[in-house]
Parts: sequence; structure tokens; C-alpha cells
Amino acid sequence: MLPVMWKRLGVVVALLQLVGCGDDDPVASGSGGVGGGAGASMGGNASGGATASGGSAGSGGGGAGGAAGAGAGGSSSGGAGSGGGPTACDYQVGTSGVLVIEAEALSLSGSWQIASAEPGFTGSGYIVWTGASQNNNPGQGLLSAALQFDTAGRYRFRFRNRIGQGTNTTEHNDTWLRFPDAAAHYGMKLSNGLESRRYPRPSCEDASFMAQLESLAQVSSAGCPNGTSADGWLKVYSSGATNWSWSTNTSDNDAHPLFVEIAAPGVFTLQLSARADHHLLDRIVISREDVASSVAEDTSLGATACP
Ligand SMILES: [Ca+2]
Repeated sequence: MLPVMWKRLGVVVALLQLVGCGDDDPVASGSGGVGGGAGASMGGNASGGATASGGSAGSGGGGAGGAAGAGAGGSSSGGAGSGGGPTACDYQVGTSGVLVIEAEALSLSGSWQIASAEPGFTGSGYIVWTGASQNNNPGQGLLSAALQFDTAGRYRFRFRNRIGQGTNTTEHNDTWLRFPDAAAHYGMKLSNGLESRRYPRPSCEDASFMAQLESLAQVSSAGCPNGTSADGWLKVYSSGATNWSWSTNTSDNDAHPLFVEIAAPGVFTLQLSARADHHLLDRIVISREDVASSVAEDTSLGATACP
């Protein structure tokens, strides 16, 4: 048994190196090593300028199989509350298993602006990041909302978005995302019925955590996303669209849709922050995993604000 385990760990380490916690993430030195037990899926906080080097932040377990605990590590500057999340909610999952937010109704910060020049939006408009791109600096222009979940489970995150400048579909097409107090959030795509998962840094740099995930029967691969990620933030991008689109993925050139695990009913924080300039966000939808895309993407649904 032991030799098998060591072999498996070796494979995981090799895989992580292959996947390359890489290109423009300069430090990322720390080997995940012996993670500190269960705990948050991230250790950082959202207070501006932190650049989230690799190994140091207490990564911890995150929700392997939904079992491990939540508990945000650290306070967040956006009013999200620390140590377990907010109590009052802004939005709730509706009876159809769908939560809807009109982006223009969020409390904006930084250089986010409400606009309505591009036709085809829902609600009263959309938001656009008019500041400088924050390609390696998540947490700027922080947007937060408290979300009520009445049922534990896995939920898909997607936004209705479009590029707001030019016609190059790989520019002006991404925003940062994290769920600081949920059990886990990651990119997940199915391949031959098995899950490939891409966790944010630093969680994905914890080799023992990734090995633990890969030991789950339904998971074939767990690791870091291609491209940038830091402090629990995932880069979320659209591909191939110059019109309004639901395309919502992480991991460059290896599109993984986004999911969040809710271990128990309660209120959890959604955070977005600026990445690409001129990225337009119309609405945000979070839906129970069993809800069909045609239902989640029904633009006639109204926002599901808490009473
Ligand atoms: Ca809208």
C-alpha cells in the first residue's frame, strides 16, 4: 500500500510540474508539502496589493469530496466578513435552483462603471472595468455579494459577458473570481465521464491535497489552471465571442467551467475583481449542478434578491 501511495504522489508531483504552475506567476516556489489539515480553500485576504506568492500561504485542505471545512482565512476588505462568512444575504438560490444577479446592481468599487451602450443586455445595463488591466493583481475593484444557499451541493458559476473593445476574442475577456468562505471552488470539465479539476493557487500547489482529490473515484486529474491564479482567485474568461455570451471558463487553452461546493446550507460570499480592461459583465448566474443550461441561461429570469 505504502509504495503505491508514494508512487501515486510522485505521479502527481510530476503532473503538477507538467501542468506548470507557471508562466507569469513568478514565485510559486514553495512545495505544497504537508498541508495544515483541513481548512479553507485559500488563505489570503482580499485587501489590495497582495501578490500571493506560492508556498507560504496556509493552503490547507479545502473540500476534498465536500468533507473538509470552510472557514475563510483572513479578513476581506470588501465587507465580506471574516471567519465563516456573512449572515445576511443579498441574493438567494430560487426554487428552480438558480440564483441570478444583474451585475449593474452590485455595489461597485474602483473603476467599474455601469454602461448601456452595447445593446442586448438584460436588466438595466451591464458593468465594465474602465481602469488598467490587473493581469497579475487580483483583488482590485472588488465586487462582493452574500449568497444564500438552502441546499448543500455543487453549483455552477457563469456570467453573461462580452469583450468591450475590438474583435480579438482573447483580449478584454476576463475577470477574477473567488468564493472565499465556501468549501471549495475550481474549474471542472468532464473527460470520459471523469472530472478534471483546476483549483486556484495556492491550493493547487499542495501536492498532498491534489493527490487526495485524485484518489476520489470520479476525479481523474487535479492541479493548477494554466495561466495566472493567486490568493484563491481564478481567472475566468470567455472564448470565441464578440457578442454577449455565457462562455465562462478557467485554465488557458484548456477550458474548465467553474463550480463552487457548498458543504452546508448558509450564506457564502461571491467575489469578483477586475482583470481585463473593457470586459463587460451583464449578469451572473449560479445554478445547482443538475439544472440544465437552458434553464440557467434563460434571460427572462429576474434577479433573485433576498427579501
Ligand atoms: Ca444586466
